[in-house]
Amino acid sequence: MTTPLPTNARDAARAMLAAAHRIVVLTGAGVSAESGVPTFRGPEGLWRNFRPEELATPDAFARDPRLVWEWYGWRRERVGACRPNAAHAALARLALAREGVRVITQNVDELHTDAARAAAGTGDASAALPLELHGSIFRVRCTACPARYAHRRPIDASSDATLPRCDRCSALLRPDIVWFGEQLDHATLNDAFRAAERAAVCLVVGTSAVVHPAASIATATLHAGGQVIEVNPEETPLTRTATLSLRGAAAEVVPELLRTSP
Ligand code: BV8
Ligand code: ZN
Repeated sequence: MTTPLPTNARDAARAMLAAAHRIVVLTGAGVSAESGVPTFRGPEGLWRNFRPEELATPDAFARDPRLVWEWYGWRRERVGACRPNAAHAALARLALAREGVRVITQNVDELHTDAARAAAGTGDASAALPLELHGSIFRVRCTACPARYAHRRPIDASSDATLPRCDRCSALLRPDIVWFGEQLDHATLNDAFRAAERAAVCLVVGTSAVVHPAASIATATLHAGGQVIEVNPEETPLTRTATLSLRGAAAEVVPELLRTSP
């Protein structure tokens, strides 16, 4: 078990990141915790009131689309009121300022995207836009045709008739989110693992590292000879294999690790 390293571990992590020619950042719900987005497995976690199998699965949606849309409608409202925090902002600045930085997220809250656009101002934000492994709560896809588009309208799950329907074919829409038991988009996943294998450092921020295949991304960097830096107030299954595991909150630690000034 890795005991929390002294603060000079942060200096070591800063030096590793400063020297890395390629960096992959993998984030989970913890990077958005200080923005007010509830995590999945924390004390006030999203799964507390429901079990994942009840809601974030295709079977749950087939069985009770109103319940699933009610949960996503509530989450969308919660997330819609949240803003990127200092960790999202620091990561966006890093990705815009340096070549070879890829942000990969398990989150569906679009806060990395918001931070990228804020950091880019009138410039091009694309270098800082995240690979969204699990989709977005602000996007929908049709259950019957290939339509997939941004969707921020409030959800009325009070009856089947008021559930969101496709602008193109009027079939029922679903959140454009990867549910348990569903495959992730192959191209996105391949991009993520290729970036991880080529990275000198994988910076893992705010994930319990229990959901696969996302949790294996950091291991891909290690196996390819890279280093892994973990930022999390708690230990995770990744802690014992990480090169450095820093105990702390994302919005406090990440900006410090990426600070370029002395
Ligand atoms: C697939 C979208 C294969 C939903 C999500 C047994 C049964 C069934 C399935 C499986 C099984 N065993 C393995 C599986 C596969 C399953 C899986 O991994 N299950 C786990 C639970 C065991 N995976 C899948 O089903 C994936 N698909 O495998 O398909 C397949 C193959 C062939 C054919 C068909 C299929 C799909 C997984 C995607 C599921 N969708 N999200 C939604 O959001 O509504 S996953 C969900 O969990 C979220 O996206 C979230 O990102 C993800 C991981 O959670 P975390 O982000 O890590 O969040 P968590 O709350 O857990 O942790 C927060 C961390 O932050 C904590 O460590 C905490 O300490 C830390 N923290 C707190 N505050 C802070 C902080 N850190 C920093 N700063 C802070 N301030
Ligand atoms: Zn349609």
